[in-house]
Amino acid sequence: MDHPAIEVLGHSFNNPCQNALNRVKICEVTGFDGDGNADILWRNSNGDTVIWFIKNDAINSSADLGVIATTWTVASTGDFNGDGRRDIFWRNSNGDVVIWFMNSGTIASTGDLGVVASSWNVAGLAGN
Ligand SMILES: [Ca+2]
Ligand SMILES: [Ca+2]
Repeated sequence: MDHPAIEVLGHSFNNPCQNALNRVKICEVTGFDGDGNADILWRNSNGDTVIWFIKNDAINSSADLGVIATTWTVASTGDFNGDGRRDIFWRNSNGDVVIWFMNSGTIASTGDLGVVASSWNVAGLAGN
């Protein structure tokens, strides 16, 4: 599901995070599909990981991302590549940290950020 094009100062942008005339940054992140409605990321105790795409007061659709080993936990979510869709920031008990760049219910690409000692905890995210 694509987000609608946005028009600013007579220019139309299909990507809501595009920089309009280098002055205005429009970036509305409201879920994994960027449709303006927040979504819910579920994790089962068996590792199964599912997104519910919410519209108004109902589940519009869902996506099962599969069973991810329980050594992995979702450390956070955020739009790490600025495409207007929220991504998933995973952390493994062995210290490995990985981002899944999401395109709605599919993993568009992944990024392995390496290993971070378990003595470090995510204190917050800046941006979206
Ligand atoms: Ca959504
Ligand atoms: Ca993103």
